[in-house]
Amino acid sequence: MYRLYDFLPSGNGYKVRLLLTQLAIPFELVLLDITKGETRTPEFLAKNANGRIPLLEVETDVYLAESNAILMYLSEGTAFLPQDRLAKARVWQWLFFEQYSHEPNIATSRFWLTHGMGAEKQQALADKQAPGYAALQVMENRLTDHPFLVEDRYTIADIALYAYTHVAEEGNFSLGNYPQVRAWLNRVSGQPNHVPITQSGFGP
Ligand SMILES: N[C@@H](CCC(=O)N[C@@H](CS)C(=O)NCC(=O)O)C(=O)O
Repeated sequence: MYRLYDFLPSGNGYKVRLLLTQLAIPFELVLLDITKGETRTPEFLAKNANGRIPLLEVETDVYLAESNAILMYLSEGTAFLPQDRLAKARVWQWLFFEQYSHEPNIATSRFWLTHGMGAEKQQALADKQAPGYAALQVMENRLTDHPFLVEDRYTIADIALYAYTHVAEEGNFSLGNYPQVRAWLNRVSGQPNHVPITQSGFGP
């Protein structure tokens, strides 16, 4: 059985929990409190030198880190990943977009605002507003004439972008000007076996 090292409020962890649940793959959940440095212990660093969750133990003592790499691994050969070469590359396109243009702005703002931050972060928080909204606009443009991000069907690209978009307001990003994104959020949460972010820890 897969073992997932995770922290329930994490959108990166949620991506993996959601896909495992929708694939009906049972998994063991090991919760670590990142606010207490539990991913920075020698024991955990031996599993993931980058000191971060999510981390999937795919077999005994074999570990895979990076949420989107885990999505790629788990979705191979399933309905959540197109087989067509270009369509598959478009999935990767959205996964890289998520990590470079979306998550560093929206997820980081959310983490700071929900887990506390010092006054020295105020400017950095303000600086994330413009690029975060730019990322939401890229999604809005795509979703104006498409129901999903790739090939007009639900894929891991939608899971990866849903994770932090649906909680963007916790990072002080209003979705008020993004009606297509809001409609897409409803389509994603309406998929079979969808589970909310903090209730998705225990598999099917
Ligand atoms: N690019 C990584 C980011 C992982 C990441 O930032 N994880 C955070 C929680 S969302 C973490 O474990 N932070 C703990 C730490 O840095 O000590 C991914 O997509 O998995």
